[in-house]
Amino acid sequence: MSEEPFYPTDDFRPMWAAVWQLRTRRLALGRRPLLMGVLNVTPDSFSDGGQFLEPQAAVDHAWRLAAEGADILDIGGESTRPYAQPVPAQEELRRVMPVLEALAGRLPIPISIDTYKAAVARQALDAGAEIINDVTALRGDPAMVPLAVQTGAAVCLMHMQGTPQTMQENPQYEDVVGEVYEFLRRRRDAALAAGIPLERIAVDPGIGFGKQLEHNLALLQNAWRLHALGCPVLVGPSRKRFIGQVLGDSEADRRYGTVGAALALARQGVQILRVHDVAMVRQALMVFEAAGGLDPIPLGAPPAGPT
Ligand code: HH2
Repeated sequence: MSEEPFYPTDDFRPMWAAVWQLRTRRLALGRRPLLMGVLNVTPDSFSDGGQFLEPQAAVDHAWRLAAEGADILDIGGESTRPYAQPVPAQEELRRVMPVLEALAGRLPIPISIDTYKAAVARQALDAGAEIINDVTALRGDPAMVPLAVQTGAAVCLMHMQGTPQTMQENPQYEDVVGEVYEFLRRRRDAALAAGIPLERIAVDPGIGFGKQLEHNLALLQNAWRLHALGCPVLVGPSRKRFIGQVLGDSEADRRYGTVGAALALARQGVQILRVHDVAMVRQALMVFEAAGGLDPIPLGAPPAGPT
C-alpha cells in the first residue's frame, strides 16, 4: 500500500468503475452511491431476523424498499452473522424462492441473491435474479464459478476471514487494508481467469466478517483504495456491531451510525452501499451531495477574511 497521504478527488475518478454489467442490464454508477436494499428471509438475521420470514411480509418489504429508492434488492435466506448455523440448500430455497417468484418480472429494480450455494443461486437466477452476492467470494461452492460464467450473472466478491462460525474468534491481521486488497485482487483475477468479465465483478471488504473494531474502521477509512481494482466497490456497514462499539453503547439505535458510515463511504466514491434503511440513507446522501459533500475539497490556504 502507498504510504503517501492521498485523498480521492475528481481527477482520480476516471479510473473508477462507472458501470456494473448485470445479467440483462447495466447499472450506471454515479457520484452518489447506489443503494442495495437488504431483505433477509430468515428467522435469525442479526437485525431483522424473523421479520420477513412470512413470504407476503417479505414481498411487501421488497416493494417498500423499491419505493424508498433502492437501486438493487438483495435477498438472503441464510444468516451469516457471527456464530449463525448454516442451513441446507433446500431450506434456503424454501425461504427465498416464493419471494423471488412473486417479485421477478414485476419489481422494477434488479434482484441479487445473497448465497454461497450454487444450487440456490441457480434457481434464483432461473427465476430472474441478476446478481450473485457471495460472502465467500466464490470459494464456498466449486459449482459457483461455472454457474456465473454460464449465466452471465454479475458477482459480488466479499472478503471474509474464517467462516461465520469462527470469524469473530480473535481475527488477526498485520495490515488489514493491504491483506483485504490482496485477497480481493486474487479473487478478481481468479474470476477473470475463469471467464467472468471485469465489468460484471464488484468487490466488497466485508465489514464485520472476521474483523475487530480497528479492522472495520481501517477498512471504512480506506475503502477508496479498492477503486484501484477497477471494479465497483460495494460496502455493507448497515446496523453492524462496530457502530455500537464506536458509540460505546451496545444498545444504541444503529441506524444513525449507519448514516454516518454511508456518508464517509460516499465521500470516498464507493459506488454501492448495502443497507437496511433505504429511505434514511438515501435522503442523507441526497442532502450530503446537495451540500457539497461529494465535491473535492479545495486545497491551499483559505482566502483572507475581513480585517
Ligand atoms: N453483510 C451481511 C450479509 N451479506 N453481503 C455483502 N456483499 N456485504 C456485506 O457486508 C454483507 C453481505 C450481513 O448483514 P445482514 O444480511 O443484515 O445479516 P445476516 O447475515 O445476519 O442475515
